[in-house]
Amino acid sequence: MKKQEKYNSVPVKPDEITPKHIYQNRRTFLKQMGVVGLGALLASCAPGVTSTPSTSETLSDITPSGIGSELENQLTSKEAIKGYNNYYEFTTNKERVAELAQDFVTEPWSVNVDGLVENPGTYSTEDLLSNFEQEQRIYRMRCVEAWSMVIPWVGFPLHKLLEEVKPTSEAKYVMFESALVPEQMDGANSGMFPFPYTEGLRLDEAMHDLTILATGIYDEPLAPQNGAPIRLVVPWKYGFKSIKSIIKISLVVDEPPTLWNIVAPQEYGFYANVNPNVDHPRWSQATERRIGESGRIDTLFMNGYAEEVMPLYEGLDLTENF
Ligand SMILES: Nc1nc2c(c(=O)[nH]1)N[C@H]1C(S)=C(S)[C@@H](COP(=O)(O)O)O[C@H]1N2
Ligand SMILES: [Mo]
Repeated sequence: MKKQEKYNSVPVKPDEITPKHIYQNRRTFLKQMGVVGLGALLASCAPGVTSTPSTSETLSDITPSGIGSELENQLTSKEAIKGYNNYYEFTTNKERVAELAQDFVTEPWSVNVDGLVENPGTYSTEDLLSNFEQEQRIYRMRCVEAWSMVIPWVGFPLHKLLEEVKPTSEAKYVMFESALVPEQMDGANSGMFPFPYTEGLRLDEAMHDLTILATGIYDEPLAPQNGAPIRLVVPWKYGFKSIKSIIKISLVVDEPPTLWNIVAPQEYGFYANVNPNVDHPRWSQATERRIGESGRIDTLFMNGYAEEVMPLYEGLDLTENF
């Protein structure tokens, strides 16, 4: 408890959220990562628009679709995002993941995409960065343990990769698998969990534009503790669905086995949509602790993304399919 309070007591100062060097470095980083700022493109193409002074550079310059930009003033500090993690292959101690994962080798890296697809393939990190335009998405991240953050991810929609590999008509689900390197992962040998960590989505959930593969946070490539070099982010689902350090993506017919559902099926369903009305058997899901803030805030249905994602669940009993 004492340790958890650490981030409660760290006030997020405005200059911690978006210090100037981040704006400046972000440009360079995003350029390196192949991010195209639509704002910048438009500004340079639009007639009558003169140069934008660099001092007025804002996130909107590099958030082409503006997805999540309304959360810009709620961003969790980089320190907290990189210092308070769940990554059980390393340790169950959130504040030790960063240290234990620091030497995790993420280069070279490749992701195999296989199963029911017309064009199976192996993608290196470089392929993923250069083939798919990187953009910034600011999303709420709600852990099933009832804490949350607001994270400025860099990445690209998963559907762009899926469109390239072309799922066949039999494909109904997407299965993801994390790297498992026991020599480099202290927690992987405990025998407490059936690693490798696997996760899954229905194909239509995977195709939803909010579902991204992330390659960076703030102005940096992902740190090992955040799932370097590539991880899934599904913002309307509990954090455990957002599987880290992915090495394999398979298109399959049947609902794939997922780690937390294997471990405790009564507590963690396949869907894991954020739902303040369906409590965890051992605690309430009605409120959450936003890391870096004091007190608790109400948990939003579908983590605030109901308008976008509810069409996926028409006719589905969300209490039964939790
Ligand atoms: N491979 C793997 N992926 C994982 C986990 C894990 O233990 N192993 N933890 C999950 C949980 S419970 C959460 S809340 C998020 C945390 O992501 P973050 O540490 O980047 O905030 O990662 C998810 N992805
Ligand atoms: Mo979590």
